[in-house]
This record gives sequence, C-alpha cells and structure tokens, in this order.
Amino acid sequence: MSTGQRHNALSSTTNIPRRLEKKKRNTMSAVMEKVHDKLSQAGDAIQDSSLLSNAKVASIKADMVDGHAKSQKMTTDFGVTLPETASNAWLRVVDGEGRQGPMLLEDSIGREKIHRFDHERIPERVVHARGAGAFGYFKLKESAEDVTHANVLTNTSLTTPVFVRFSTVLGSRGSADTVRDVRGFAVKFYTQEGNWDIVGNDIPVFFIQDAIKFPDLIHAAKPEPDNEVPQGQSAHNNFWDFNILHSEATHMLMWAMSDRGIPRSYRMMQGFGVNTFTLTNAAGERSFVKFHFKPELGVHSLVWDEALKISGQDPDFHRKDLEEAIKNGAPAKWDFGIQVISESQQDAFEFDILDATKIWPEELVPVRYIGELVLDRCVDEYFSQTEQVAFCTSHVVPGIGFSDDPLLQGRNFSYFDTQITRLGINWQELPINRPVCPYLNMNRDGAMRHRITKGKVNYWPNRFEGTAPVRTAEEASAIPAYKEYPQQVVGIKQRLQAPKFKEHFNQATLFWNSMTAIEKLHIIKAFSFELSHCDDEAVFNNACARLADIDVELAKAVAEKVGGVMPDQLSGSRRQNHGKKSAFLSQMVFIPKEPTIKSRRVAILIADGYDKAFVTAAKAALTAAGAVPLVIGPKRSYIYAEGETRGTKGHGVWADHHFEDQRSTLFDAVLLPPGSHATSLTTNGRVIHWIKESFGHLKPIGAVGSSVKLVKKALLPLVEAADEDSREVVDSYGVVTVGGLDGGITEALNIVKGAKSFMGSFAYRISMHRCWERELEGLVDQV
Ligand code: HDE
Repeated sequence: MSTGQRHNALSSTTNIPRRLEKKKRNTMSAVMEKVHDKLSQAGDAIQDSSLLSNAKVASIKADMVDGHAKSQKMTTDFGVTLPETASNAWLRVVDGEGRQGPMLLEDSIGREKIHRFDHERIPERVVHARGAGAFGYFKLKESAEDVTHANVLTNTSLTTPVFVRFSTVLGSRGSADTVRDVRGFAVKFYTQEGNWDIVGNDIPVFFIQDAIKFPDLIHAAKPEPDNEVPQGQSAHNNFWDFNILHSEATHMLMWAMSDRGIPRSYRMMQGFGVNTFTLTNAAGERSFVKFHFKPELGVHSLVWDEALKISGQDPDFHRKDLEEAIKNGAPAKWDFGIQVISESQQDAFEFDILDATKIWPEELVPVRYIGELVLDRCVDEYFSQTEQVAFCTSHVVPGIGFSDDPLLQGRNFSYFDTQITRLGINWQELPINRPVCPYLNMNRDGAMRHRITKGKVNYWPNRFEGTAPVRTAEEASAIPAYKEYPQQVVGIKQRLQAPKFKEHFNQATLFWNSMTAIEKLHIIKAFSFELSHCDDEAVFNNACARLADIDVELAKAVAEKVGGVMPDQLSGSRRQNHGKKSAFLSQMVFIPKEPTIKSRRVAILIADGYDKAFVTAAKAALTAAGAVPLVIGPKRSYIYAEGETRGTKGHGVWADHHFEDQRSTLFDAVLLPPGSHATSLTTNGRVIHWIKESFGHLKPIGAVGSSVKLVKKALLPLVEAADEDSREVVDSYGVVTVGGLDGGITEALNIVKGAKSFMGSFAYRISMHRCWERELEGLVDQV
C-alpha cells in the first residue's frame, strides 16, 4: 500500500470530516508528515503477515545492534576504535626492564569502561522486581462494538503487537521464580490508537480496597525492616499481621494460599485485569468491564515441596520455561475475554462492582471470550526490554476508560510516578515503551531526552498549525481523540467507604466451597506452612480465628497443625458457611479441550545397556507430540546401548544431563526404558530417589521391561506394577508399567492410540498434569 493510499485508508477509518481533513493536511507541518509516513510504514508492516507480531519489533529495529563483536571492531562509546590491548591492561608506566609502575588516570578508555560499569544498575521495581517477558500479538476474533469503540476491540482484521511481562511480587530481582506469591501478568498492547496496558495478576482479586493502604501492605509483605528477612516469602509475622488486621484481605488470602500461588508455568496461569475499567461505545453508552486471559494449556501448578526445592535447584525455572517453549515452537496462548456490566446494573449485585477484593461470579456475569493473546518471540536483551518496559494502568485508548474503583485510581497515579525513579522522566521514549502509532505533543526536554523534534515552536496552539481556536465543537468532537466520559459527580469530600465495601467474607467462603478435595487439602497445607513460620502467638492465633470466619473445618485443620486457637475456643458467635459454590473458581476446571503434552518436560533415565530402539522411538514420539524429552545419564557424555561398542562412531546417545545436575523437580514426568542398564540403576540411590521424588510430587512415571524392577524397588507396596514378562499395561496411581512391548515398538509407543498402548497411557497421564489420587489416598506421605 502506498503512502497516499494509506492516508486515505486512515482518514476513512478515523471519521474525520473531509473539510477538516483537507485543512489539516494543508497545515500539517513537516514533522507531522514524517510521523504520518512512519504510521504508513508501521501500518504496512501490520498488513504483512510475516511481521504480524512484529510491528513493534520493526519499530525498534533502528535501535538494535548486533552485540557479537566478532564481525565488528570494538570502539569507545564515542566511536573511536579500541586498541586490542585495551581489554587487558589499563594504561600504565612500565620501566625499561618491563617492571610495572603506577596506572595512569589519563587512560580515558579505562575510565570510560569503569565509569559505565559503576552506573549499570537502576533501581529495581518496588514490587514485581523479578520478571520475564516476551513479544507476541493479540488477535481479535469477535468485535465488541456493542460495548466499545476501541479499534483494538472492534476491528477483527487487526493484529496488535504486544509485549507481556510476568513477575513475582515480593522477591527482589535476583530472587527465585517458584516462591509462593501472586504473579504479575502485565500486557502492553501497541495499538494504532496508542499504547494500552492491562497491568494484571494471575489472581482476580486483591488484598486491599483502597490505594492508600498499598505502601503498608507492601512494607508488611516484603522482608522485615530490622534484618531484611525473609526474601520473596509471605511466610512471616508481618505479612500475616497486616493481612489479618485487614479483613478485606481474607478473600485474596484464600487465592494466594491456593495452588494459584505456585504456578507450574507462566504459560499455565490465568490473567486478570482485577480492577474495574469502563468501556464506551460509539453511541456514547458506558459499561463496566473486567479483563480476563485464559491459558490454552489449562491452569496448572507445582506442588509445594517441589516449588520449595526448585527455588534452590533452578531459581530461573519460570523464566527458562517461557523461553524453552517459545524456542521449541510452542507459543504461549490465552483466550482474551471481557465481563461487562451495564451502567444500569451497577447496583444490582450484593457486592460493589468497584471493589477489587471481589470477583464478578461468572454465573452472574459470563465471560465473553473475543480474542487471542499469543507470545511467540523471546526478548533480544533482558535489560532494555524486560527491565525497561514500563506499564501504567492509566494507559488506555479511546473506547476504554476508568471507573471509580479506588484501587485503580491510586494505581493510575502510582505507575506513572514510579517510572521516574526507575527510568527517568523520558521513560516513554525508550524503544520498548514508545507507541507504534505516531505521537507528538509539546512535552519536551528533561534528562536523557533522545527524540529530536524539529520545528520553530514548542507550544500549542501556535501560528503554524493553530487550528484549535477556529475549530467548531462539532469538528472537535469528530476527531478520534481520547474523550473522558461525561460522568456526573456530586458528593461530599470525605474519607469513607461505601457500605458494600464492608462485607469481606462471603466470597472467601464461596472460593473455599468451590474447591475440589485436593485443592482444599493444598490450601490447608499452605496455611499451615505459612503460619508455622510465624512465631508470634498473636499472629498465628488471630489468623486461625480469621479462618473460622470462612469455614470451621478449614480453621480446625489449620489450627491443629500450627498449634493455634481452635474454633470452639473462640468467644462470640462466628459466621456460618453460606454453602454457596461457583463452578468457575477451581483451577481443575481449566484443562485443555483436547489432552495435550505440548511443552511438557520428560526425563528419560538411562545408563550403559539401555534398549536403543525404545529410547529412539520414545524420544521421537514425545517430540512429535510437542513434549520436551531429555536424556539423563550417570554423566554428560555418550551412553551406550545394549550391544554397542563404546567409542564407536554412530553408537551411543548423548545424555543431556547427569543424575545430579538435574533433579526430578524440573520435569513433568519420568520414563524408564528397558534394557540391561536397569541392573546398575537399581543400585543407584540417586535414580531410586528420582523415582520416589517424582511419585511424591504426583508425577507420571513410566517403566518398561527390566526397568519395572526400578519402580518395584522404589515404590512397592504403594503401587502395583506389571510382571516383567507381562504384555499388559498397568496404570497404578499414574505409575504406568509394562513387562514387554507387544505388537512392536511403534504400536506400543503410539501416543495417539491412547488407552491400550504403553505410551498412550503414559502420555494421557502427563496431559492430566498430576496424579492427585496418590495424595488423596495418603500415599505421598509414605515415600
Ligand atoms: Fe501494582 N505496582 N500496584 N498492582 N503492579 C507496580 O509499578 C501499585 C496492583 C502489578 O511488569 C509498580 O512499574 C499500587 C494490583 C504488576 O512492570 C508500582 C497498587 C495489581 C506490576 C505499583 C497496586 C497490580 C505492578 C512497581 C494499589 C493487579 C508489574 C513498578 C493501589 C491488578 C508491572 C511499576 C511490570 C507494578 C503500584 C496494586 C499488578 C509501584 C499503588 C491490584 C503486574 O507502581
């Protein structure tokens, strides 16, 4: 599309009256022309499907350099070529005999290098300091024009580039990924009408109702002030003290103590905008909205013992998981949905729809899924992209607005403000933050300004393009600018809360009642872990008393474990459980439509003497189904199969890892191939531990032929296992065994065939994520 055509297309979509458009074009400054040209290019890029997700990437290309110095000469920051010796030695005095004397301050090359290094760090985010990001796109599938005129939510032909940053809340930048915490889910849509940020979480509610409490909440949750302990943990006195003093936090605590607090992967979490925003349609009608993201792979979590161990074994677990999936061709995907309440229904609910500690139950307000979010591209450089990205709840585009949600309104101030501390006043000019559409105004100067705006004036209106004074109201309203909704506001200034904000327990109980038995067990265990780390009696007793407001059985189970006050020791009458449930709160309902093992990590344990045909075929079958099989052996080297000669070319399989550098915690399942290697593996404590630990973490275990004896050694009598000469596949609590492979390897390893085949049963178990029945029946505590 040519630039001229593009302009026409633009004016037709933006509804600017012809007269005004002509006038505008006539008076358009050279700068605006350039900006429009840029838009044309960006627009053209958007049309080009190969760059679908990359209109943003295209826009930052000019700022990218190849960091691999091999092909280039190294220079100073000001472009002068460096001598080879500069990387090794500071300029110094050397006497005639080669003895070193003092270094010289005059070495501007040395000084430049150290000076840049001294200032590499910027303040980390005050919350959500640790994160991981990726690029991708948003594809609208169904127009929401009945409720909004936002282009991004009405034009189904558009593909909008996005950048997403996931994060933990409490830990500092170098903390572990798998701690129990809320996860941030922040999405920047680079729309053609400006940047739109949804700065959400993986949990749909929040601890507090009013922004003014946020600093106290975070002070209490972060490491304690006297000794800066603990790092990235909520299991300490101050966290629980604050939250129990705020009964409004009760609902959020239930979510945070559920498995939502320890996701298996960023790719397997829901995302929620949490706050109530508004939408306005072309007719000027306003409604209230909440934003949702539902993961294609289902909602899955780690188990707590596993999460604890991964924190030490691989603190970058989630960060690496996102990268591994994208690089292996498994882009992360979510359905995007909206929950909408019309203005007339604002007061129709027993909760206040502006209260961020409440969900809008989906039975009452169904989610309308209208689009898809896809992350398919890893970042090029962590600092300039993931670290420097700056999200703001106040970044909305025409057709989307704010509500009087008191948390949101505080956030609208906070995000803007915090970026100045982190990035400086020109943070919006950074490549990752600037829009892909044209932008121009008279905001100028400030530290680190790097955009160059040409022209004679830096104020508006001005004598060059002063159209504003002559614009009629009609003309002005036809410009597709951001317009605030003309909301009528009448009232008395006071620091008070609306009555419905004062009810704090109904939805906490609703959440508890809606959990499956296994989820309830996990919640009890989570509360018990956290409160056992609180050594102040007042804190754990108050917490146990609070639980009695949610459900007596829950309170009893936790109090018993942590030595807290039992519900029947409490004075006064307690709330009764209302018995209501919702079908949309258990994460167990969010499973993929079709069973899938896409991006699941499977460890294949071998030693010299394994059955090569099996290992090769199993790897191929798993890979074909989208899983990530990795071979683990006694050492990282070639491991030789039965009948192979060590050191012979073409023999052996390369082990990706050895038994000690990777642990069972880092995999979703373990596969034990047949072969004479089983004999040596039976006496390998690390391997037996691997099997027991996998069992304890509820992971599927598959064993074939002679390797069945490994399972027997590690897990009898907890499970049943196939006889070594039996051809029947036995699935006992997700331990899938078969003595021999019938009908040939291919059939036995056919994942698609499912049920009867060994691999079909094993893969099905992997697709179900974890074997919960082991825990329900108390087997886990016995390994
Ligand atoms: Fe944030 N929050 N927040 N928050 N938040 C920040 O902004 C704040 C809240 C969330 O990946 C900060 O740029 C206040 C709710 C995410 O860069 C800061 C209040 C939700 C991220 C800030 C809240 C969030 C932040 C720190 C209460 C879920 C990471 C650095 C009124 C809907 C974004 C920054 C990223 C980050 C303030 C509550 C999510 C200080 C005052 C509720 C995902 O501005």
